[in-house]
Amino acid sequence: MTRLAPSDVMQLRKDFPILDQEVNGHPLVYLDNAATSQKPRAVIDAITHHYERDNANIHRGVHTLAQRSTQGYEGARTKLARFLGATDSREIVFTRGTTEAINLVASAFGPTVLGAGDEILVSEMEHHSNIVPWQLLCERTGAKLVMAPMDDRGQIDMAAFRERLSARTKIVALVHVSNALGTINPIEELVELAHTAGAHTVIDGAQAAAHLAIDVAALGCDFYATSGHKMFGPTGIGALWARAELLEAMPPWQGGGEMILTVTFEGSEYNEIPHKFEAGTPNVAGAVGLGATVDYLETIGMERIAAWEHELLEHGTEVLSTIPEIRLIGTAEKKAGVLSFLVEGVHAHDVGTILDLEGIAVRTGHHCAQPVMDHFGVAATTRASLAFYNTKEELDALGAGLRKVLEVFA
Ligand code: 7TS
Repeated sequence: MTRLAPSDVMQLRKDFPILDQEVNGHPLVYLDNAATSQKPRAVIDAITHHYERDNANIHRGVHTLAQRSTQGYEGARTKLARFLGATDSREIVFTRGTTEAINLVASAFGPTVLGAGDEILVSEMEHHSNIVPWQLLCERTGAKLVMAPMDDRGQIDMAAFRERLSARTKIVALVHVSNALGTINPIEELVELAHTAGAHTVIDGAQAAAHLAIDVAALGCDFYATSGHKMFGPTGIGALWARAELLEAMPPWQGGGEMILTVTFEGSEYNEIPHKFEAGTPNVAGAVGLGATVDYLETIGMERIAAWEHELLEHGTEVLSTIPEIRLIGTAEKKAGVLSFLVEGVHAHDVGTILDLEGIAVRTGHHCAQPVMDHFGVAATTRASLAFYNTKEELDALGAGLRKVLEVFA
């Protein structure tokens, strides 16, 4: 498989202005990509260009700027559809991000397929945004949230998953790549099991789309949620992909401008998909930036990105394994670039603070996945999360930083 070579990575890093700076007197080592990733010049320029040349409200104007703005927004939809393996761009609904996409499904689609006594199945490794919207839906409908446990490596227990699926299960909601553990779940297999049981499937792709080639057709799922800001795009924009027939059948979620065809005081006729789900003026500049992100990633190639990140992950895992006081949390067979760990005798927040003094940005805490922390009996971990612009030297710097942490606390 082709992968990015270290020299390619050094070249690509130049596309990211933010990476070229010192923090606390050290070159910045940015290892917090699971929280948000950095933006290439092409994305920043696309947003600037939009505001400097094209800005207007979309869809309802005949003037030239309105048309350019609409083209930018709708062009981004087409690009994202292609990027996710969707054949029909009407299947992309722009949202604020993954959280809003999942809430949209829970609020608009949920009540159409389940009621009291029905079940929603999620895994133990979900981010809170793939738990809480379902809990709210359970409160509304009388349905029950069921959890499929994971093993101590951080992999879904397939036997337990099969066992907890039943005729009562109407929705199965699963994370593609865990933000707290890095586990890559076998989505195709899980989706097939869920569909055989008669459930609909919702996949949280927040941590997947920047690191793996996504093909919703191959995954076979019904809904796929993602965030632009984790894939080198702007904050405040993301998307829900859903099968066209499901979107057609779903009632709207929010009401307002754009989502209607006609309004009278007797009632309103809703717009076609996807506009039915995009009430109000959307984040046009964000969508334009996201479109530029897709162009950028396609130029590099997701397979090459995934292969390089795998090599980085192996190197990082080796670096951490040379420090006896470190315990890695999340050792699944199939993993993306997330290194979550404990440092014996040192609180995660202290680890993060000392690393910051070395210019190294990592995240500490529960990573909005408290059930994962509960599983491992810890309150918090330190997490280094990778992107394709990271280097092996940066992981060596992390190792050196952690040795400093241990010296301080010796
Ligand atoms: N799902 C997963 C798996 C995530 O990692 C996150 C954000 C979300 C959903 C929510 O995405 P949003 O864009 O709607 O906020 N994860 C993290 C993280 O790991 N650190 O900060 C945010």
